[in-house]
Amino acid sequence: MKASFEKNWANGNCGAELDSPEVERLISVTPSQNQLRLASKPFYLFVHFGMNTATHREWGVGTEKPSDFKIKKINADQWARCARSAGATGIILTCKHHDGFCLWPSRHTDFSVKNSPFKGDIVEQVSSACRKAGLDFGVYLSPWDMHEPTYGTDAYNDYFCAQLTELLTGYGAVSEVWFDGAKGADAKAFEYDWQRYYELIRKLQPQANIAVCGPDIRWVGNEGGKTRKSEFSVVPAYLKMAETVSENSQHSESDSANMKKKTSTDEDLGSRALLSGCKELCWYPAEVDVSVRRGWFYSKKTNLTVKSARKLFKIYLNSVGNNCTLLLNVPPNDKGVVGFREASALRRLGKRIERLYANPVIVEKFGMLKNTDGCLDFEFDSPKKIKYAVLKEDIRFSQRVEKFDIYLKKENAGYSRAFSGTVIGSCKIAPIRGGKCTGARVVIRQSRSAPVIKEIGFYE
Ligand code: FUL
Repeated sequence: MKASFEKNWANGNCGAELDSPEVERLISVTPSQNQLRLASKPFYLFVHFGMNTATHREWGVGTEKPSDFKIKKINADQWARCARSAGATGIILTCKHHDGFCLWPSRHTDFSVKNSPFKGDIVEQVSSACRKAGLDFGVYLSPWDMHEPTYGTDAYNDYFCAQLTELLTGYGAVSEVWFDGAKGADAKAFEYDWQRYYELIRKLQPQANIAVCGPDIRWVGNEGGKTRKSEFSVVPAYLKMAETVSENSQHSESDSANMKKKTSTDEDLGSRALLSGCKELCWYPAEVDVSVRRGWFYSKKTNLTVKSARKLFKIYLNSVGNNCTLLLNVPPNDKGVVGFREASALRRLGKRIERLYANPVIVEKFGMLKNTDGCLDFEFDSPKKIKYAVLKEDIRFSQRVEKFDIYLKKENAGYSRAFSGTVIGSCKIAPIRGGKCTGARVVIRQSRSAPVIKEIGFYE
């Protein structure tokens, strides 16, 4: 196909307004300091571990006894090593899942490790293993609690805040607080006091991002690692409402399979056409939570479902490489360690990620593009076979790019198109197929005002 470079953002912008009060409104939506930090650390491990690990279930029932938690020790340093080997920069631990069993000796309930054969404090062990390994530490605290007798009354909000306070004051810095929207269909109707929870977190750990049923990190909408073609970070503010998230979440144990099949609800969350009808907008980047095996907790039965490094890498490209963050669940087993299948898949995933960036051909920093910039040209010093192009916008200036093309310059021939994309955002990884080339050209076709490009790199 003949390459056409005439119509770019500086010359036509595909017919979309380049500068107008509406464009100004869209690009005035930018990330908070916490969200900026998150974008620079886009890959964490999720660790589902707790009563369900001991009883071999996915969802508990709430009538378990602390003595049912028969696990006597864990090797948190090994969990941290696994995270590091995969290239993850943090761990989020399920401190309390829906069954209500607490992995720390909470002063507000007897239903915790303190009355179990374990006797120690799992939250303490995991948070200090993270600190030692230079990993961030985050907490998952299930709002829905099947065990706690006050659940369904106002007193539960006090209970929940008391538990949050313990977690946010006793274990050092917490980088993310993860609120699950899941709730059994037959659970008592109850209004969580979300605003109170958020205020408490902002007070006790101001640097923590609040995810999913929270204002800082958007749930991508499924548990199968799928993302939208265009994952916008500037979206309507109503998506932040915890109630909306809850409606689309899991309502029964067997829902789990559906959550994987589900596509991310509503394909378009951030086009100009959609946003023009929304008064209030927000910066709300998506997080992809997906499990390394079938189900969120360890079970012998699912040992053969552990995903290969190849599959995990695809998920990585599709999430981190598609303007999302990745939260990959790796559940330790009932011996308190991450099994060899997962450990080896994670190591290999880490190698694949390293390989992606190992051979840069050219990496250039830009800034705000000028009208005269037109196309961005890259000359290689010898013919190269490019495998990936990595593009990053400077998201301090919002997300602006809506369409772009990448062309490869063939020796003694013209340009041929190798990739067409939409959103770039904090990171777009474009897999490139094609033979050897002597250079490349990036054309921003459509943008909200002038694009602000942080970096574009080509890798062999
Ligand atoms: C779901 C929960 O019901 C699962 O057990 C798991 O914790 C997952 C991350 O969220 O909604």
